[in-house]
Amino acid sequence: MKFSLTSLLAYGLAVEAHAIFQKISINGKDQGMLTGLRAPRNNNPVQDVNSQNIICGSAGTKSATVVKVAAGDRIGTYWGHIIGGAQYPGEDGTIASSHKGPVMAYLAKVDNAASAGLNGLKWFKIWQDAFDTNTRTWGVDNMIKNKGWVYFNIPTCLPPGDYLLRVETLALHSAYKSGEAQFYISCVQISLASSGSKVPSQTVNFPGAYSNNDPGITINIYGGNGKPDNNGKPYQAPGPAPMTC
Ligand SMILES: [Cu+2]
Repeated sequence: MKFSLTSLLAYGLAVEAHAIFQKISINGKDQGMLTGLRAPRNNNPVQDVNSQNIICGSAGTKSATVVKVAAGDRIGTYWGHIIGGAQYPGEDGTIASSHKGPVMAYLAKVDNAASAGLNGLKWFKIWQDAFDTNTRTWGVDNMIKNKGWVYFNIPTCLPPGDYLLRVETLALHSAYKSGEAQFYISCVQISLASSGSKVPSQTVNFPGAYSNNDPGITINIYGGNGKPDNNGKPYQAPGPAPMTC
């Protein structure tokens, strides 16, 4: 019963609460809505970690563009309730603040990012903003603070060529029940200019990388005071550790 109010709020605001990752910026330059993206058309979360949709979200928008990025570039990813951002005039336009959880970015090497299929890719994590135990701040809190934008850098040491960039927000407000964690995912088709040669050794498959038994997926994030602060304890995001150069 402890979670009844939270659950009611979470379900009651469900549609307004959800979000779609829908565009990127490169070193501050907005690339335009859906450019290079494979994004779901609706904001329903993926909840089955074993489904195809855990790769890049449910099948949705396509783009012929492969976005050019360079090693070390600062990527911004923009999240809004629906494609276009705000769902109603005057609302926050991002994701509900109830939707606490980490934001994570992965890459997979492909031959041609515009045409690459999603099966059998070897993904490695390049970045995550999970949970800061000192400030009790989640990645989602930082996304909201930045008005829907989440920033990270492309590693400086990767080989050049095409990649798919998979960016994921994991909302944990109902994750105390198995199968109720909410995954929001889109992918971006990129071509990387780099003089690097480090091939990451720790890769995972989607589906397969995640399990409902992962401590970061089925988890009660509400502390004794009812606040979604993981009781101040460290949070272990699912998947491998981010690579280092
Ligand atoms: Cu939601």
